[in-house]
Amino acid sequence: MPTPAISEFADRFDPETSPVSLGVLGQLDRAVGRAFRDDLCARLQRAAAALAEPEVRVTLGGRAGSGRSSLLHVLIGRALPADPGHPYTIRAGRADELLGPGGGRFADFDRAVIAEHGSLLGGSAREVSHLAVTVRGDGVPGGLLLADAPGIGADLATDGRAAAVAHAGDLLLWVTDSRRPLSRAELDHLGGHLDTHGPHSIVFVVNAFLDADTGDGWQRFQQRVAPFYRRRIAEAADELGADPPSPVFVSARAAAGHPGRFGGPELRDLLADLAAGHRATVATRLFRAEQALTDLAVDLNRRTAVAEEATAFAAAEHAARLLTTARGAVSETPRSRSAAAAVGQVGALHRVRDELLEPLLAETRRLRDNA
Ligand SMILES: Nc1nc2c(ncn2[C@@H]2O[C@H](COP(=O)(O)OP(=O)(O)OP(=O)(O)O)[C@@H](O)[C@H]2O)c(=O)[nH]1
Ligand SMILES: [Mg+2]
Repeated sequence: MPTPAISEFADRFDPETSPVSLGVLGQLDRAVGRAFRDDLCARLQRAAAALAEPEVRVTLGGRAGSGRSSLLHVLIGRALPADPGHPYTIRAGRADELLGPGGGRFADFDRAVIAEHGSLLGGSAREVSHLAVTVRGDGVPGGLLLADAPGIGADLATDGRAAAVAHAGDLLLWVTDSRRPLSRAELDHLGGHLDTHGPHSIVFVVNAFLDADTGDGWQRFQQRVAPFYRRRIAEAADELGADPPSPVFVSARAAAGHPGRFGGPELRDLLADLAAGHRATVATRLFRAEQALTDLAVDLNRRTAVAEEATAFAAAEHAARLLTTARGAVSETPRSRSAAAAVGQVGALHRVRDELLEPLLAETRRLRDNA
């Protein structure tokens, strides 16, 4: 849940429920048309729904083999069966279950069930975009949807699928392992996400490959390797124009055996915070809402420019007609119907901009600056 204040703000996006905007919508309906009005409302309602969506979607991304599955193991206390090419989406639930698109539930998502998921879920494997599972226990905080994106770096098609999984979510939790620092390919991938989700949308987790999975090995890592990674991540964030929270360090293999140590609790705390109004979540939601409003404003301006052109054309035509009226006659010819319609459209579109979009945009920016 982003925060109650954000949900309340999202309510203001729906012009159909605000008495102030009903007048604007009525005028728009009469002057420009029902279809335009309905499209505007639908787009604002979609932006509001995305802003207030109670479930926070966090994508687990990283280079192939960086340790995403191992970190999931740390969180939920057991390994999920290897996925047959479809990313997992994982939520907390009462039991370990695989959810079918038609609402079917399959207990104990074991390998056989997963392998057959295409037919079991009522379609061919290609029709299933992801494997939705619930896991029992408190490893995944309520209100969080974790999506395990394919690892990048193998081929372009897989990188594209990874980007698409992250695009559908709020935050990208980037798992980088301590054997190889952030590569150029990783930075490019992250840059793509930042473009659409904003500077707060990436959170770094370093999977620490220890020289020994012991308390001493962890200590040595903290002293000798972690400072390098902190610097490297800060430099990368700077270069990308990102503003991530402090990176969390976990040793996936060590923590799988000892969930209360080796960074396991810090990882769980991070996820719980992200699910419950963390600055990264709120700022990212607001960034996306601002983008939706800006797109809408661009379309509105385009439409307004067309209507203004029609008004100018009608005015020129009107002036020409006045000139050709009988010399000495002072009576004006009445403006044409199309000229009046064009003027009406411009007025209605300006009201949408001034009374609906601009105040929403200004408030979205203000909230984002203060997030
Ligand atoms: N030594 C050590 N090995 C690890 C650690 N974490 C993961 N590994 C190993 O690294 C390999 C890749 O780990 P995964 O968790 O499968 O990584 P992944 O990112 O899910 O990989 P793909 O899904 O194949 O892209 C496995 O052989 C793990 O056992 C760690 O903390 N220490
Ligand atoms: Mg994996």
